[in-house]
Amino acid sequence: MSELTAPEGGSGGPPEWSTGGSGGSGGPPEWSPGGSGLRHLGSGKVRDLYEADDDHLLLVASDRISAFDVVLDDPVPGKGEVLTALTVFWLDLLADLVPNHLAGWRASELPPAARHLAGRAMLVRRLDMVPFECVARGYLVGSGWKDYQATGAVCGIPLAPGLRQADRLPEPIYTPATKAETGHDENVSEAQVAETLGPDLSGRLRDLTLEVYRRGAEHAARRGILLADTKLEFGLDGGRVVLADEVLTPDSSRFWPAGGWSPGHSPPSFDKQYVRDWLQDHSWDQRPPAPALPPDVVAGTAARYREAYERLAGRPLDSWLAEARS
Ligand code: Q0N
Repeated sequence: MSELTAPEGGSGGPPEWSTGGSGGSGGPPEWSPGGSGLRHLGSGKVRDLYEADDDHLLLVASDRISAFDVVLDDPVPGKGEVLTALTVFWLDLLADLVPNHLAGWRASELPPAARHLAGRAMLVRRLDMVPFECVARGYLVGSGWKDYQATGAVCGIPLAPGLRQADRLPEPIYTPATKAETGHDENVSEAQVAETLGPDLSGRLRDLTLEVYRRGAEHAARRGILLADTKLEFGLDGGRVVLADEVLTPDSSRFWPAGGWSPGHSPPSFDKQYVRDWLQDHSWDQRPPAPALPPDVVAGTAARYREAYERLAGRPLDSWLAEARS
């Protein structure tokens, strides 16, 4: 678990994995456990991690949002709750396929110092994390599209000629990546994963990743959302492979409105399109800080996140939140 060495020490971790989050203030995260309760282990762009006890961690999803790789100053109210609600929903839907790290999410299941975070917090079992991001792609987009244009392959997987941007692939592909020390993850071949982890574990991660993607994409499509790709994290608990982190959220996956997709174009993002459109119309150079968002863009984005949960889970977010606070 080298990526969990105390970020207070200031060594080793990726730039997006540091104390104090992205605001640069150096203070504690906005949503932190109370009292002298839980040790802050570190923060990503969007989420904060705490130690709950020897065997458990607390993952807290903030309302921070990033666009064009920059965390914006304006939070999107309720976004962290949507990420948490969606992860809890999917982990339950996938429970027969793969065991997961979730140990509690209702207030009554959280450490007392974290009960006020119910709805945006997950208590999880502490695992030995697999040092690769497990990515499945069903559409030709992003770095996959760039790779294909340059090489005719995606991460070394050859594809038919003549494919267009955002084309659906004949079948989903597995494109693992290293958790990069500097900035962006680096794609690796499955053979490279097998060199580190051995062929058995490597193959199991591939099979699980593709099956999680297939099941998620099939469910989402029935609700009018295309799941273009997704990034999963796994850990080991003894010999068991366990699904960890957030799962099939708009932050770990590309969600597209099914009606907005057509090959040859970069499809709109289900959740972030208002933010991207507004930033692009305001000729921002994509270097921080981003301009402040107008309230209607923030409100429209918050509504899209809520809608994503409600369509996928088939349940009002408020009903889930009431359960989480119980
Ligand atoms: C873990 N990350 C990367 C917070 C999450 N169950 C676990 N056991 C041990 N370590 C981790 C988990 C989980 N999940 C996962 N770091 C530690 C994901 N971070 C990104 C930033 O926000």
